[in-house]
Amino acid sequence: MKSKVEQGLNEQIHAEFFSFYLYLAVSAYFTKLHLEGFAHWMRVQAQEELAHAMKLFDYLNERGGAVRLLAVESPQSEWASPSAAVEAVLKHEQHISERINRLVDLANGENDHATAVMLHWYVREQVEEEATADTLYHQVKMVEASPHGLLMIDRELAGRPAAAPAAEAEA
Ligand code: OFO
Repeated sequence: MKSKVEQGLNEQIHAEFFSFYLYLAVSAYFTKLHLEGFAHWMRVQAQEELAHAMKLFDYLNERGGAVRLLAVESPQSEWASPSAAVEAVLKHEQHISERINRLVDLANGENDHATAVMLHWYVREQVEEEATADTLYHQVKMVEASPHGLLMIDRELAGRPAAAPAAEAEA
C-alpha cells in the first residue's frame, strides 16, 4: 500500500475514534440533563463510530499496512442547549463527510482501487449520518421552547436498537 494512503487511513481511524469520544461526551451531557433517550441514542451512535474505526483498522491490517494509533483529543463536554449539542454532532458529521471524500480522491489519485471501493461504504454511510443528524437538529430546534416536545423526542430516541458489533458493520 502507498504510504500516502496508509497515512490517510490512519488519520481516518483517528477521526472515527474522535467521533466515538464526541458522541460519548454528548451522551454524558444529555444524561446530566435527565434526557435519557437522547443519552441512549448518542451512546449507541458512539458504538457505531467505534465500529467505523475498527473496520478501517481491519482493512489496513488486511492490506499489510501499518496501523499507527494517534492520540485522541478531548471533546467539548458542555453545550448551551440540547440543540447546540445536536448541532455540534451535525457539524461534525459534515466534517467527516468532507474527510471521507478527500480520502476517496486520494485513493483514486494513487490508483488504489481496493481502498476507493472500500471507502464507498463510508460515502454511503455519511449520507445517512448527515441526514439523521440534520433531522434531529431541526426537530430539537422546533420544540426547544417546550419541555413537552423535548420529552416526546426523548421517548422516541430511547427506542434506538443497540449498534451491531464492529465485525458486523458491513451492511
Ligand atoms: Fe463515522 O460516521 Fe459519524 O462520524
